[in-house]
Amino acid sequence: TSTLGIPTTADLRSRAARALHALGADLPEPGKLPARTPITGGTLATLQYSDPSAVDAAITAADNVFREWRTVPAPRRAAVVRRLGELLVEHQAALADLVTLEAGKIGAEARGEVQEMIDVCEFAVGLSRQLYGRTIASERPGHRLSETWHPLGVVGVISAFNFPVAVWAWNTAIALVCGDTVVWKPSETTPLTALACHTLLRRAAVETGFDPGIHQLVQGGADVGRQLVDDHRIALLSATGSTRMGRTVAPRVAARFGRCLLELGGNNAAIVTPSADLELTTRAVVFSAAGTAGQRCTSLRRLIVHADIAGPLLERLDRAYRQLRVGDPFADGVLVGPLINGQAYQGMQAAIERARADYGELLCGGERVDVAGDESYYVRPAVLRMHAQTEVVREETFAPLLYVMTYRDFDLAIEMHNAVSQGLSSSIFTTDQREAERFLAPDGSDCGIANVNIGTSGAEIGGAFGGEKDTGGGRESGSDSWKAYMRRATNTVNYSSELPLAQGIVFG
Ligand code: UN1
Repeated sequence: TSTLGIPTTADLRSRAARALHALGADLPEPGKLPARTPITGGTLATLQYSDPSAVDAAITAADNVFREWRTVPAPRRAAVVRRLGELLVEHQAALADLVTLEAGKIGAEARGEVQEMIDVCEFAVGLSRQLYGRTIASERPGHRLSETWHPLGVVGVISAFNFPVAVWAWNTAIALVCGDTVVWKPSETTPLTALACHTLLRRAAVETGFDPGIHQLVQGGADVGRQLVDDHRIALLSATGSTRMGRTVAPRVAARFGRCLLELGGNNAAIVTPSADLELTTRAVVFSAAGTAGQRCTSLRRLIVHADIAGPLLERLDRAYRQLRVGDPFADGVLVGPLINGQAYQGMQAAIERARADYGELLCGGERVDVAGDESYYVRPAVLRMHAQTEVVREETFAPLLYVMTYRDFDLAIEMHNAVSQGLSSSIFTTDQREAERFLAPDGSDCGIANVNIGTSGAEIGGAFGGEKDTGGGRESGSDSWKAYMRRATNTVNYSSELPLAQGIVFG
């Protein structure tokens, strides 16, 4: 530990080694993929970068194992996921440590992310007995019409740095009970965390008597992802990341008639109306906007406040923001850890400059905090008062940056709310039932997630997660999201000795 109480890269390196060891994954063979920590900016280890032949071999293996795996009854497939859930309970602290080390999340949020994995494993186990098809009334006598859901094939999962484990688990737990095999390309920013998950899942498979080849891990950058995108054996490509990434992925997968499940950018807003409980609103806004250093796809980025309460709300926010401790994400009491890298920091600074050029007023935050030297990037979460929803406000800046605008007319507030290209998460803070219901109505929020009196981030796994417009339209995790991971067959069975044709056609 350095004199300031901040761990050194050497401390963090041994913490990573300890966590990996506890998770049953040894330090990887050195290679050209560095595992960095945003806590100090130092390198924890290096790993092998998957070359094209390794990626091809992973897809081939997943495709081969699929042929067997799809015939295992779903409730039996669930054994692997149940075991994975148990292992996650047992190793929650070690895996959370890796999440903090590689993504910079504070301890409480890192443990919460592993909890999200445990929750989705439980959900998937229950789901394994509920992959229901319908029975449909046939128009013909002596006929039965029904539908069956079958495993789809190999699912390619491309995940982002900010939820390095939960988003993988949403996809993988569901895909596995659905009878699919998985090839995972994690963010190149979180390779050790990925290695740990991969190790746990393969252990779960072996311990339950199944082929560990149901899960394949490939590591590297965009070129590795592109290989999954373009390989016809990847039946479903589930990709989480920027809208820019989605724009290149979607047409390529479509060109080979593959399926895509996209979870792209958000530009999430909350409307605060005059009847809102300001104490509750303040707490929700601070968690959604400053929590995770603003690096959730569900982070709150725009606040649309009624002009009459803007003053008191901003006062409360200012007070709360000044109390936020920024620093080492392992330290007690710290609520805001580092940004992932210098690019994120520069992106935030550029957005603040543009907003000021648009006559925005910086109310608090935005400045860099020297926590652990030049190679790490810590900032104070910022609030900017805007007079209009200018271009920079309509863009997603992946940092703790909250734009505040005011409204007088509720319809115009909803219009402003929806006037961005993204459509992931949204909230209204009100105690007026008419306003709340209107926000959830067809002409209300246009997002995939619309909340009342809770923030935009921190969704439970039981619901379907995803959004509209530039967010990509995919739904993952709970509810009936599983249907994206299976193919539907419509079955008509004739148990009569006649052959009546549909639509009453008489032939011959
Ligand atoms: C993400 O940021 O990619 O709703 C996912 C939330 C979390 C998941 C966020 N349950 O904030």
